[in-house]
Amino acid sequence: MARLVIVSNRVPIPKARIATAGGLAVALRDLLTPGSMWFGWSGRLASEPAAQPALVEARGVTYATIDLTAEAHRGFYVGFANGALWPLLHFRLGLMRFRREDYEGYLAVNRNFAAVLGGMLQPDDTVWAHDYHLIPLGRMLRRRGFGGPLGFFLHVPFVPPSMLEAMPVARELVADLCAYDVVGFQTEEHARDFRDCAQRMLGAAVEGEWLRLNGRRVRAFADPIGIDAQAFAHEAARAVGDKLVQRVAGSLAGRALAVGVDRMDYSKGLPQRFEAYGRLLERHPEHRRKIHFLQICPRSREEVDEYRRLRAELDRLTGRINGRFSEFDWTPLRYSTRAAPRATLAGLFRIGRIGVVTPLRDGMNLVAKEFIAAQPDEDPGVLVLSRFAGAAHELTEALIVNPFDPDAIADAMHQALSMPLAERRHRHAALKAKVLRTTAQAYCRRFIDALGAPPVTPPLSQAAA
Ligand code: GDG
Repeated sequence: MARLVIVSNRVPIPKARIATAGGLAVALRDLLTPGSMWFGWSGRLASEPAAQPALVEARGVTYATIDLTAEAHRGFYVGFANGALWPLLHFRLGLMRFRREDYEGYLAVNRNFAAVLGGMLQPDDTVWAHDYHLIPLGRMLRRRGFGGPLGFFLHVPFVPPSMLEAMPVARELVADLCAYDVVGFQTEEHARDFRDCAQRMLGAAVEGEWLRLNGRRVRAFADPIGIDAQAFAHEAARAVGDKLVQRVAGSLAGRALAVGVDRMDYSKGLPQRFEAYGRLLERHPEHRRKIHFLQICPRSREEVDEYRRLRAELDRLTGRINGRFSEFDWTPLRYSTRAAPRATLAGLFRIGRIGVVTPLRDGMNLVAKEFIAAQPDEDPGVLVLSRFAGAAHELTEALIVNPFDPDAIADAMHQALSMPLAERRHRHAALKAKVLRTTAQAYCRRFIDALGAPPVTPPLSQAAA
């Protein structure tokens, strides 16, 4: 039987009962039907490169993982993927650190993935690789003789040719993406930027969503990711009974809760957001004592210098805002660098009066969709959303802001706090209809259909429901 094989850098094995903070894990959960396989890095470091994967079976799905050596991990993950590609693809050329040896390490890990995975693939498998860690994998699998459908989805943004050209191996990356049969992006803008790069750097002919190159056709299209909105809405309604959520609700003493949840990453616009909150309190003193801002930002990628600097900056800004505006019985900004359980997050999104989602660049941003799904229909809060998140292309009824402008964010927060119930309901109804329509399942089905693979059957839990 034809199998679907998912490949991603990290593999969230269901038995590991830790709070996962990655968007990819959340979106792909629904796709894992019995018979499928998920392959990737175990998250562990070993002294020797892996030749054989460790296998775990759960609900009929095989999770196959390999360890990496510390050196491979440094070049591949810390160096090239997160030190060069991530900043470049988030429009932060000044933060891009390119080193040839890191790129060599990136290729070596992809070669290692292709060798181990190649040994497990059957000819009629369909392979779907995810994200910027695995751009060369498709070409390497082809070179090892795999002939089945090969797809790739980029979760982060893509950049226009003039920016990509700053990357010394831009041409190689674009050519590697063209080795897949289907390449998916979060928005039409990203897909178009990629097609422009293929045209300009490789001389590919562009025909609508298709590229023609060396006698092959590659589809490069937009497939916006979504969430399981129905399930998240139920979880949020249930989670208001969660002890921690109740403690937070009780501590508000009737004040409005503004909530932000982001991995601690410089793409998320956190310093500007904190500054915006300070401006709100400064320019609109009527909101003082009437609002609490809760920012949850689990620490991530602490091996990369830039992330450590960000943390220090946020510590400083929190101290400044609280030092300036706190009163003996009111602390305006609460900020935690620990991950919260998913149910707690859902409950916090439900009691939030404002969802503040202001990344400087973001492929999609699932938090924006989760906030909408979680809100109560009868008395909903307001989403303040960056125009540079992929989600802004769909969620046009949110208050859309330029995240580089703290005053604009402050104005939107003020507007949200003053918005009449009828307008909140009207905006929320439109947003919720969209979030319910553009689900994670719809995203997966579109991609699998594009790959020409058999349609995905519903996961066991839903089939039984
Ligand atoms: C990449 C792209 C794209 C966050 N903190 C906690 C927690 N989370 C969950 C959120 C959400 C997910 O993690 C984060 O998803 P995002 O979409 O916001 O961002 P990235 O991690 O950067 O993901 C992004 C995504 O891939 C999917 O394609 O949207 O643009 O950058 O679900 O709720 N979950 C728990 N505790 C936390 O503290 N349990």
